[in-house]
Amino acid sequence: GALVGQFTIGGMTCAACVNSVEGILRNLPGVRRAVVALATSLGEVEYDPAQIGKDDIASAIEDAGFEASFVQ
Ligand code: 9UX
Repeated sequence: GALVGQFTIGGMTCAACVNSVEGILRNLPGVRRAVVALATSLGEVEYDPAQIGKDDIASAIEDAGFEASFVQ
């Protein structure tokens, strides 16, 4: 079944950053749902662990120029 990962995202300074990160996450194969909050720098991703892992998700965020570290 799907898992939910929560992570902090560094480097987001405007609403367009949030849209950018959400778009990146939602385009990843295996990601079913992604929500990012600017005020708290928190993101939540529902994903299929058979298709993608936390490290892959964090790497995709970092490739876009932000910092990502999973909370759980
Ligand atoms: Mo806003 Mo974010 O002008 O990468 S889009 S700072």
